[in-house]
Parts: sequence; structure tokens; C-alpha cells
Amino acid sequence: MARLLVTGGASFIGSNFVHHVVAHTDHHVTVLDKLTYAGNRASLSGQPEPRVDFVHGDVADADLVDQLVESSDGVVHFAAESHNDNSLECPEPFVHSNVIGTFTLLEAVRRHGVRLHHVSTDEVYGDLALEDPGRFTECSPYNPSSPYSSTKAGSDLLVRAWARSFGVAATISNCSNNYGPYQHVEKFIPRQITNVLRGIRPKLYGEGRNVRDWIHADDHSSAVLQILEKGRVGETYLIGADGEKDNKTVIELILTMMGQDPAAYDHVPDRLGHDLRYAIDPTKLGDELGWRPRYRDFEHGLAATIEWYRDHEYWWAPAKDATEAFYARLGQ
Ligand code: NAD
Ligand code: TDX
Repeated sequence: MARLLVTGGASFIGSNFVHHVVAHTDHHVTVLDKLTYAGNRASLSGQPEPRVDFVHGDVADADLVDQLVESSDGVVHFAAESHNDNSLECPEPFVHSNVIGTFTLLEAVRRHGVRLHHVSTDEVYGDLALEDPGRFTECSPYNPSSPYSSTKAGSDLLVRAWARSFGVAATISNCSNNYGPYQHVEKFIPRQITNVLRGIRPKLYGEGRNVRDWIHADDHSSAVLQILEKGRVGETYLIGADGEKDNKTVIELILTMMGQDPAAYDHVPDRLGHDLRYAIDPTKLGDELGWRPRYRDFEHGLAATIEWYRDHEYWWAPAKDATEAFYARLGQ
């Protein structure tokens, strides 16, 4: 049995990963999470107590991180500010958590010789043209657009430098857009589902031709666990599940699946610098580690996600009003 430290384990994807590790391994998990507006302890409820410990703290707190890393066999790093729209309004917490937080963790794993898996995003590569047949690969050049993606790019580059110069045993993954249970209502899919549940019209940025490459959070978790267990140290792996869809298609699908008129949504002003298209080529992960996604049918996964939000209003309702007030200030 290994002792895993999971930073940001109360997040959407981090909590999914903790559930996945508890179900599929005998590892012990210590979660380190600051419980920002995006963190939610309720996302970890139902975990058997001896398997998961929770530490409330900041990944940029060097003393705390040193102590936790020293008593771990491996670290999986999810903690981050993750929302592009917030980063355009107020970038400072992104620099703190994503850059300083990753630096702090790297110094600790370097001191204690502990393996690190760094969880990152395909947004570090910028965007692709809508008509471009290409997809991102591990060799794509870094070209981030937003304060969020630039701080994630910065954190990836720190990990690469600490691996090369100091021999830190690190891997990196860059994944596409996740969906599934426990995602904050600020994000595209849960925002529209909970809008419909509240009788608010869904909101589409601009014309909605932007393409995202959707993957279920459970598939992201299984990929991260495989990279941690079998991935080659020093390597980057892209994670994706061939899920390209434009935003207009997704919003109309949500409305239809929820029994509404598919045209009953509003066009709102576009995001600044809005990336056009993300698309992942996951060949390396499949060929080297044999990873395959389990959720191959987006509509099936979306239907289950809609049901989850219907059944878990207690989980999302406390954040809904503040989120919509934020968007109202932006006119979105
Ligand atoms: P989220 O916004 O749901 O949660 C972020 C979590 O990090 C929260 O629990 C928050 O409390 C914690 N946190 C923030 N700053 C912290 C700090 N300084 N110290 C400790 N904890 C802190 O995030 P998410 O969408 O689940 O994303 C998790 C990770 O996965 C991020 O690193 C993100 O960049 C990456 N990622 C997300 C997606 C996606 O589609 N959401 C895709 C690819 C990669
Ligand atoms: O109300 C909305 N209407 C809308 O059209 C919202 C919230 C979003 N959008 C659009 C913007 C994007 O094209 O939907 C798309 C998805 O938006 P987000 O959910 O904000 O995700 P995105 O900006 O693509 O980034 C996500 O995927 C990569 C995560 O938030 C990042 O953390 C991850 O790195």
C-alpha cells in the first residue's frame, strides 16, 4: 500500500480521482485542499475514513507541504484556480496557486525524493483553427491565451525544469474539457443544466462555434492513475477521448434532453481571447500504457450528468446565486 498526497482533492476532478483511487487500489490518500470557493468537502463524503485524510491548507504553504510530502510515497497535484472567466477578471490567485503552489510542491518533492504527477490542461497549447484537421500532441508548442492557461503553462515548465535539472521524478498530463458529477456550476455544462433546473435561459458565448473535446472525469482519473503507476518519469501524456463538439450543439442537446425547446437559450457577449478549438490526440497514452476511455458515448454520459444535478441540488444550490451574480456583472 502506498501513501498518496492529493492536492486539490476537494475539486471536481480531484474528488473524482480520490473516489477512483479508493475504489480501485489499496492506497491511502491524504487530501490537501484550501477549500476556496471551488473546493467542497461534500464532494469527498462517503469515503471510508481509514482510507482518506483531509488537511485544510494552501499548496503554497512551504512548511505544511514539506511535512506532508515527507510522509508520502507519491503526490498527485490537482490544486489550482481553474476557471478562465475568473482569470480574466482577477488573475492574482492564478499566479499564487498555479505558479507559486506548483513551485512550492516541486521544492518539497525534490528535497524528499518523492514522485510527482502534475495534472494540467490542453489549454497550454493555445487553440486550433475550426477547419484545422490537426489535433494537439505531446510535441505541440506552448501558446496559452488566458491568465489561467498561461499560469498552467508556467507550472508545466517548472515541472519540466525541475525534472531535467534536479532529477525530480515527475510526469505531466494535459487533459481536455471534463464533464461529470461534482463540477462547479460556473463551468459550461453544469451552468446550463442548473439554469434549466432553475428556470433560467442557458447562455451561449458568441455564436457558439467554439469546439471543446469532452471527456468524462472518470476517464481522466483512470488515465492519471495509470500514468502514476506505469508512466515513464520525465514524460508528458495527453489525455482525451475523441469527444469534439461545438458549444451550440452541446447547449441544444442539454435543452432537448431536459425536455425544453432546443432554441430556448440566449447569446451573450463572447469571452475575451476565446480559444476556438481544442482537440487531443491520445495515441501515446493508448500505445504506451494501454489506456482506453470507458465513456465513449457523450450523450449517455451527459444524460447521467443531468440526472446527477437533478438529484444533488443540495450540493450545487449554495454556489448558484453568487455564480449567476458574477456572470450578470459581466453581461454573460
Ligand atoms: P476546481 O476549480 O473544481 O477545483 C480547484 C480545487 O483546488 C479546489 O478544491 C480548491 O479549493 C483547490 N485549490 C485552489 N487553490 C489552492 C491552493 N492554493 N492550495 C490548495 N488547494 C487549492 O478544479 P477542476 O476543474 O477539478 O481542476 C482540477 C485540476 O485539473 C486543475 O489543475 C486544472 O487545471 C486541471 N484540469 C481541469 C480540466 C477541466 O476540464 N476542469 C481539464 C484539464 C485539466
Ligand atoms: O456560460 C457559458 N457559456 C459558454 O458558451 C460558459 C461558462 C462557457 N461557455 C463556453 C466557453 C467555452 O468555449 O463553453 C466552453 C467551455 O467553457 P468552460 O466550461 O468555462 O471551460 P473552458 O474555458 O473550455 O476550460 C475548461 O477546460 C479546460 C476548464 O474550465 C479548464 O480548467 C480546463 O483546463
